[in-house]
Amino acid sequence: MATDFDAVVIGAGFAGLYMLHRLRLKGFTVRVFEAGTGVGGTWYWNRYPGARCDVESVQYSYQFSPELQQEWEWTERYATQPEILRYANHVADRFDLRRDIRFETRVTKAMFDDKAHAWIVETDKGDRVVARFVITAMGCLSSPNTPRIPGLEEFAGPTYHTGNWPHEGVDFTGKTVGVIGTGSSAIQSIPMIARQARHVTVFQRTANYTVPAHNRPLDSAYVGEVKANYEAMRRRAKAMPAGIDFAFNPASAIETDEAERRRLFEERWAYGGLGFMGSFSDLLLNAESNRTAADFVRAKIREVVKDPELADKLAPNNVIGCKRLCVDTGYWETFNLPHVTLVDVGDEPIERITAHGLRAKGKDYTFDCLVLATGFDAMTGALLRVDIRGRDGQSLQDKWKEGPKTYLGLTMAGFPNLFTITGPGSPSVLTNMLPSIEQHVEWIADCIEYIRSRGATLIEADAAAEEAWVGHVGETASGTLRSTCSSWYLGANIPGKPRVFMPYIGGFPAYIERCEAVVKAGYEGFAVL
Ligand code: N01
Repeated sequence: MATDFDAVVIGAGFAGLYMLHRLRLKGFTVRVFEAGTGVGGTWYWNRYPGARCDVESVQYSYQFSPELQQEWEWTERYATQPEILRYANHVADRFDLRRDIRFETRVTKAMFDDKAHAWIVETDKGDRVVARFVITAMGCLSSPNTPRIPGLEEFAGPTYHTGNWPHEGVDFTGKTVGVIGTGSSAIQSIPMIARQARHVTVFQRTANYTVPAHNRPLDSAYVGEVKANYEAMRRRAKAMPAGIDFAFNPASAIETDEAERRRLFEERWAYGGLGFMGSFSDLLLNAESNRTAADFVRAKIREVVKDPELADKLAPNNVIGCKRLCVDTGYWETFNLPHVTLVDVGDEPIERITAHGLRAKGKDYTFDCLVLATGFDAMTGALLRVDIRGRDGQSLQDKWKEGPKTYLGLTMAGFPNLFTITGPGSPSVLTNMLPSIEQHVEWIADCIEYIRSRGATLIEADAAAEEAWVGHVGETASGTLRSTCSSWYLGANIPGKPRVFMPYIGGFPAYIERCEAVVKAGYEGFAVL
């Protein structure tokens, strides 16, 4: 069977764009399929008010091109969704990527042909192309979760999901709005929605921790300084578990005296952002240490929220950092506004959606518009939505029925010549996604080049290597407090999804080292034919 392309890439977000560019540089032919009308992935779909990245813009950016890095000007400490989308479009234009991307085309099926050592890929537009390799670049948080609350289809007003927001925006002026969810998307959007709406009712199932962003415009002196020292910053970031350059205090919270501990928490709080979790090294390892940070944040909530009963409801009681920490601008303050109401639905699920609102705990709430800030079927949802069939027609759904199994989060036994960028079993969502994406893209491109250089046509993970990696990922996760709550990392937000801690928690440096060692040992754990 002749191939149409060396590789098919699914998705034109940051992962797909760079994968296309990198493979092209090595002389491979590539076709990218993208469901949206434009590039940008998560930043194309998540257009809700207040959407921003919670990793600082100068770090949440590509580093593969020093020229790109020097020419692009970030304007705020945390870039807004429109700015990041402009950046993605700039990259697509600058590297002339669009000509190999088919937009508004969703891949529906990919089947491995055992004899041809190639994948047959089908789309909803009727394409059927043959490629030696398939690389999924579909994002970790790209399959929106619409909860199965009875009556959802009966709601008479408009319903919006934060993960699939209308391109033209939504004007909530004079409207009453119900918001379900209090995760990152809700925490960013609620203050913005409250600026316009006549009334906002927030339905909270689990109170969440958030730290202030202290966002600010970037001045040219700071940007100049970063640009002059970009390489060193990227190097420092790569040596950090999360792939983000921030100061990490090696001390233990519980072994530090109370006054000093408080001083350090205050310092990080005043600085703002995710670096709060770097106040001490054992916040996610020792429950007592974690409690010191959690108590600190709970006290902050009580300082801000004027009504003590409301403050109690907003104060989370799980481990801080177990669910993904949020970064906000004015979230707690919003609940002091007279037109914002919190309804706790933690002890009893929402009964049903009605034509004009919803019913919870025996009480009816009415609103004109419903916002579902209910998150995603994370890490596996997008992959399982495609009918992917490996050797002997085995489906990915079948392979992953007890949870995702991968070798290095990059490949799978039984699915030769298929690569997943930031797949389950890789550090992905526990890191700054951009450097993680770049590391995967470069590893995959080098691997494909290696296969070509050997005159081979197939690479496949060994079942034993995969099993050992899955075991290592699980063991590493069980040693931290991260697996102690019902988070999307564990698949706990999706009814019926197997409870498996999906990302690799061993840290970015250890992961890079492992990937490099595998290559050095001649692609250890792989069969190459
Ligand atoms: O989704 P989430 P998200 N009834 O899953 C609630 C990234 N991100 O879109 O916690 C009632 O965190 C659910 O309740 P519970 C970031 O990695 C980044 O906000 O499951 N409530 C929860 O409160 C983030 O972690 C950025 O009990 C229901 C909420 O909906 C990830 O994306 C910005 C419910 C979902 O929260 C996902 O964030 C945005 C039901 N039936 C997102 N079902 C930045 O970079 C769900 N919920 C800043």
